[in-house]
Amino acid sequence: MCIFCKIINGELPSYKIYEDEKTYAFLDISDDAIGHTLVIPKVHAENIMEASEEDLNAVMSTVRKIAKHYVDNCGFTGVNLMNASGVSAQQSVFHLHIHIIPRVEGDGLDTWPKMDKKNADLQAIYEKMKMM
Ligand code: DGP
Repeated sequence: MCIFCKIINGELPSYKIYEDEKTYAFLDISDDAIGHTLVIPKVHAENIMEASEEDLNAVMSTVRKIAKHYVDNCGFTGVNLMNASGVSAQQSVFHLHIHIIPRVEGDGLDTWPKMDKKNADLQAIYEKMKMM
């Protein structure tokens, strides 16, 4: 059983922030940002491609509730949301999770990735990737 499934069923301890029928939210162990939170579906799914739409919707609804709580009641003024889905995307725990990083002005965090320009052919990329 995966470590996040063990957290949901209580086999492993966690600092639980919120729980409902379909989702569970707890503090990330990394201690890299105050209040770094993970929101997960109770039904195991590896990543965003594998989760059911219903579970993903439930996860995002919980993400919104928690973000609002952090801003309305906990002294934060914004949040970053992050997700890694797949090995190539640097996912390290293979149970879908959305990271919530609570933010406040002057917190010293820089969570937005810096990526070099690729000088890509946008027309070619568009032809390859469009869905309709
Ligand atoms: P990712 O790299 O996006 O798959 O993020 C995995 C996160 O899970 C990472 O920020 C650390 C966190 N994590 C790993 N193991 C545990 C654990 O046992 N407890 C808690 N609370 N968080 C964990």
